[in-house]
Amino acid sequence: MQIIHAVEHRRHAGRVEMNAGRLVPCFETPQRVEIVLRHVDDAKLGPIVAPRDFGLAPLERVHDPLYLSFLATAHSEWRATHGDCDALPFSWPVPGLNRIRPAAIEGRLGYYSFAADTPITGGTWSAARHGAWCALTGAEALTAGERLVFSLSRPPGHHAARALFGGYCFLNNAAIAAQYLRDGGAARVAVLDVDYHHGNGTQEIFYDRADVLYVSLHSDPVMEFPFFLGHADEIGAGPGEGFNLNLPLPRGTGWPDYSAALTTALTRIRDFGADALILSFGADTFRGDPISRFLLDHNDFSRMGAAIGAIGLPTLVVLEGGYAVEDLGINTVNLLSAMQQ
Ligand code: SP5
Ligand code: ZN
Repeated sequence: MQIIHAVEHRRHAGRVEMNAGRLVPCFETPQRVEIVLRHVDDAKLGPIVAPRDFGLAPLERVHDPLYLSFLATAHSEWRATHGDCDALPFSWPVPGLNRIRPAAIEGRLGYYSFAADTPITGGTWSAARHGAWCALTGAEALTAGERLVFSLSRPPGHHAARALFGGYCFLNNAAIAAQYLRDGGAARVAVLDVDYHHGNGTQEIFYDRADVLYVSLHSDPVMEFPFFLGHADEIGAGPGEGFNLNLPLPRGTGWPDYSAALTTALTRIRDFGADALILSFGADTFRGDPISRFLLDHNDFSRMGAAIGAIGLPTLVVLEGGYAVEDLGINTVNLLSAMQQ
């Protein structure tokens, strides 16, 4: 399988995030991708290739152009006043306030975000664009006939909405790839999201559409980030009704219950008749993850890969979360090797 990787991901290296009342070192680090790269290389899963430059047009198919302009200049505007420290939002236009786009960078950080866990640094825009281009390069390879491609996108993407960053995400790599496949002639694309957290961004982007099915297994938002989306009664809207499937699971979920929900998810995807599958793959369902509460073991990622591979669709795997850094490499290789069988 082709593995798409861009060295530019390293340029996004946030120092701190807001967590439990304190600024703590970021969980989402460059080492994550370095470890995965080493493991997929050692396992000889396939050639590692750099992404091609797709420009901004395929990003604008999913994201608001003004949001992209904001991302492009946010840190230089921030640095002009605050020096070279991470930019973090702290005030949001929640219902009851006036959603007017502020001129001040401090205000626009809140206008374009939903969480304080996601710092913007000097290299964030470059890293995020290259991460999206990795996913696009993978999607292009599927169009050319590849059956399985892995995009080592970083920063992750599934929390990023049309005009919102948060949850360590800026550009929705999986959504950008799904839209690219649609624009390239695929009639139906399914996105399966197995990250521990609900992919609120991907859901929002495709919520009123029947051409892209979004199916997610995640920790129930009544107890877990992103809290305000991901409930089972969110089934899609208008023409998209019935094309959004949330399968929230309680904290403490292990393989038996996880696997039952995965069967439900894969049955829905099969019935949908997708031409291609995008797998938003987060390994933060691992039992040793520092911020998550599911109990999957190393071997369960092999089981997950076998089940997903068995539906036989051309598949682009896009990296999302997973913060037990050493184990992330093992879990990713287990998943991909089993998918390849
Ligand atoms: C892509 C992805 O997995 N994003 C997840 C973003 C989660 N950010 C909020 C983290 C809150 C962690 N709180 C639990 C602390 C346990 N020590
Ligand atoms: Zn996650």
